Amino acid sequence: MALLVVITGYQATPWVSKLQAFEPKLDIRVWPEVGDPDEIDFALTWRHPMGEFKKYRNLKCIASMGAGVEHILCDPDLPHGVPITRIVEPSMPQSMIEYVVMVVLNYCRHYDLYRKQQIEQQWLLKIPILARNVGIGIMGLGQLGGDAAEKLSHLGFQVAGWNRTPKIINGVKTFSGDDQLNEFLAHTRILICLLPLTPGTKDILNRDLFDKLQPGAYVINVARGEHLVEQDLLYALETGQLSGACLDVFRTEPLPKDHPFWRHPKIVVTPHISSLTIPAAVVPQIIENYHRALSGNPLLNEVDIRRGY
Ligand code: OXD
Repeated sequence: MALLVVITGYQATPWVSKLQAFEPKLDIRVWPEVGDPDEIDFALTWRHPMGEFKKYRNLKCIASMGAGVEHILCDPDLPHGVPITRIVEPSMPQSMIEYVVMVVLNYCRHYDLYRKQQIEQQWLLKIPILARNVGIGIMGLGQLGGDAAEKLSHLGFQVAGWNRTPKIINGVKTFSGDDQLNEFLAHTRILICLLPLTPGTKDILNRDLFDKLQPGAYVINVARGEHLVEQDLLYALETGQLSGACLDVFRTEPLPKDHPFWRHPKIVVTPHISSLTIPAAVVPQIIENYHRALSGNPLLNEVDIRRGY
């Protein structure tokens, strides 16, 4: 009986050490050093190689290391009938909100400019953008988007939110569906994408959408890299329709070394940390699910595969 950690592009060590500390006798294998595939009962994963899980005949659960599971569900060769679980951890939405508020305030207070000026020892003032003068638009009003909208509205920003279905949030002007998207965009100077990734939202951050934002708008993507059409972002930054972007998620992660976003003066890149899973906080729920999977008991946070979450 063994638990397999399958992770590509990130380090497995923090996970393995926390799993071992929590359950010292656990047989942990780290992909690609799998050993006998028939001994693997449980896989803990983030961005596995497609087709990998069908090699494990005795697999009883595939557990995502994060809240999202689309990195698992996009595999066309998933073994049939193996349940999938996700992480539910209360500190993760809070972490996302802190990230979003940090980026919005950095933008309004010209933080990047002052860092640059400090390096050049320049004492030059730029008038801050006051919260009451800024229209923030949040796309996706699920738990994360809804909480972020409320917090930003408490800080005094003019917050609007757009969602597929109508939502009511205190202090936030809400819009829904395709019919109201243009009106929402026209209000928006800082656009925050917190949408789920679905066939309807893939590539939604594109040239056409950027053109409908206020001129010089700023874009924050903390949802998924596939929401953004990368060439369209570069174009909108070049024309000045967008003044900048802060990106925490990318189509390919880690972001390839030669990717133009790394060195772009108007793009801030962070390595998918807006709502990072802290291994120590979530290992207990993973080990609990490991035992439940072995004994055939109902799993915690099992995903409805048809709905995708
Ligand atoms: C997650 C994420 O899904 O960090 O947990 O994106």
